[in-house]
Amino acid sequence: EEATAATAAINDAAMDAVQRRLMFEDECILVDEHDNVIGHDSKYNCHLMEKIESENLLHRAFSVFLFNSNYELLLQQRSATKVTFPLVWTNTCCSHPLYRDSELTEENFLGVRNAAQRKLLDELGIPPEELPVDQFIPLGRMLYKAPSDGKWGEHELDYLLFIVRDVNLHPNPDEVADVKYVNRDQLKELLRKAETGEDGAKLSPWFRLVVDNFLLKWWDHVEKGRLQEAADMKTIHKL
Ligand code: DMA
Ligand code: MN
Repeated sequence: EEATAATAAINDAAMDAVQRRLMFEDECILVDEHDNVIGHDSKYNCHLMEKIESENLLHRAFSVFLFNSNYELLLQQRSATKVTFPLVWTNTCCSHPLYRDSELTEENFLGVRNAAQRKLLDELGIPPEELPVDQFIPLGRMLYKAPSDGKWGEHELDYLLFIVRDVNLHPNPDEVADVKYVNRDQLKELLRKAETGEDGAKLSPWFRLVVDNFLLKWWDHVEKGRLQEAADMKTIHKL
């Protein structure tokens, strides 16, 4: 027991300083399987696989899918310093609404929309005025669990937010290693490479779940300007 704690402390000391600060500053929202708020805990505790398993910790999250006016999807490669899932390719931006009034508001999904606007500035340097919160269209919610390495992982109730908008990008190297817009064919090519491990391409598990379950159908709605028709915010998809 003591040896485990000591080893954990040594590993934490090697954690990137920016990411360590966020692990303790960010207070995530704990929910039950029906998305009722039941408490809060540090980002650190919420992503420790051992805690997730022993206390069945589930927290609220969001995933943004941003398309430009050519209907290309913006992807990011996570920085090498991310504690969970470093260097994997994933959707535009992901994070957590925090346990604070402005991000707990459930009316019109304003809490997750505010959190999305905050993190798109933090990770990609997109000015908030380019991303009015009412432009984020919540399309669905999914519940999933995914280990990262042995110690860290995710167990989230994830709000899937779509937005079509041309924006200016200034990626933050603490968060993002690379960005690119992809059309459907380019995404298929990336999926193929992830499958074969070509170019070391790796995808995040939650992006994979959205690709496999929703993305192509929803991409049609993006192109037709009919996103709202794809929304189902009643169901919580357990994946
Ligand atoms: C967490 O994303 C949310 C999802 C949907 C995986 P993250 O690890 O990028 O969060 P943060 O940017 O706050 O570290
Ligand atoms: Mn999380």
